[in-house]
Amino acid sequence: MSIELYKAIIVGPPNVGKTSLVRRYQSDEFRESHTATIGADLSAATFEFPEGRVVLTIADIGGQETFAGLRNQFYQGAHHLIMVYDVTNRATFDRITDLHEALTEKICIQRDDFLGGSLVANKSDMKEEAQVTAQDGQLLADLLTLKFFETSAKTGDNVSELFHYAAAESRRLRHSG
Ligand SMILES: Nc1nc2c(ncn2[C@@H]2O[C@H](COP(=O)(O)OP(=O)(O)OP(=O)(O)O)[C@@H](O)[C@H]2O)c(=O)[nH]1
Ligand SMILES: [Mg+2]
Repeated sequence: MSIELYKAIIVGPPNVGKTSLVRRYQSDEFRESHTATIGADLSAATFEFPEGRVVLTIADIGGQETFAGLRNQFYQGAHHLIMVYDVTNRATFDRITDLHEALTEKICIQRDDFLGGSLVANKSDMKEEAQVTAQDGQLLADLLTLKFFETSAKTGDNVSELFHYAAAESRRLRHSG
């Protein structure tokens, strides 16, 4: 049986729930408090496919501007991009396009194949406070050729689907060329 190794990076403005999504997936936990990620946290997850095993390294990259210098090294060699915004904070959604442009420049410069990814509308459990509609999210995802997910790290909604897609899509793109 084959084992393939891929790397996903999870990026977005501060406080949108990147670490919370990873924590929900990895240990099925949720914390109400926010501790800013310094630089990046690395973890790995294993997925079984009929064709073999995929090990996905997940680089959870801190969103604070202060850490900009530290971040670049974590983008290297990524196969998959997970871009997160907070549905209750319109400003985080508005930053996605610029961030996407900056990142694809940095990552794709070292590779000629297509970089797969997803756009994640997190905190979907807070519907009453939403400032971004699902339609707007889906439109932006289409524009950037990303798959759209509405997630909640708090309830766990769509979280395993998100990481499963990252593994499956990394594998698919590698084998489609
Ligand atoms: N209601 C709700 N709160 C969430 C959700 N995800 C995260 N939070 C809260 O949002 C805050 C920020 O979560 P983090 O996961 O630390 O955010 P982050 O994107 O990793 O932030 P940086 O590391 O600073 O870039 C915390 O107080 C979490 O409890 C969610 O799906 N629903
Ligand atoms: Mg974090």
